[in-house]
Amino acid sequence: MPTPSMEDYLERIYQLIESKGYARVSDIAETLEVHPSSVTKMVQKLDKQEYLVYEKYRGLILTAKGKKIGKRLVYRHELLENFMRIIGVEHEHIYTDVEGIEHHLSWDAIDRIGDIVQYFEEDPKRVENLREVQSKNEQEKLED
Ligand SMILES: [Mn+2]
Repeated sequence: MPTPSMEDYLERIYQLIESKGYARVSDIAETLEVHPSSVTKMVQKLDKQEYLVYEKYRGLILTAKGKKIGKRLVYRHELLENFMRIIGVEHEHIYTDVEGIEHHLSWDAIDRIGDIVQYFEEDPKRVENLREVQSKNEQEKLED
């Protein structure tokens, strides 16, 4: 299993390749806000563990294994953002909250959260009901 930091890289590399068709060390460094030398080190590690193939002057490509996990990691991030939105977390907290928890949940928990997201998406009334509970709680807080 990749470490949390490896997961961040694989997630970002998969996204870059999806959107631009390639992932350069400089792009990875910029979007992850790390030094390019850290990217090179990590990319070499990911190469050694067969998530990708890295050639200094040619760039990198994900292996089948790297693609598969990259896709799952991007899915996990997006699912958790959806989940946060549905349960009413304020927009400005969502990204950092997801970054904070995504590496620490089991895939079992991710699948169960997927069920919840589906439950709410299948019937907008359910989201409305949740909002009613939330505004009641908000009201009680104000009265305390
Ligand atoms: Mn993420």
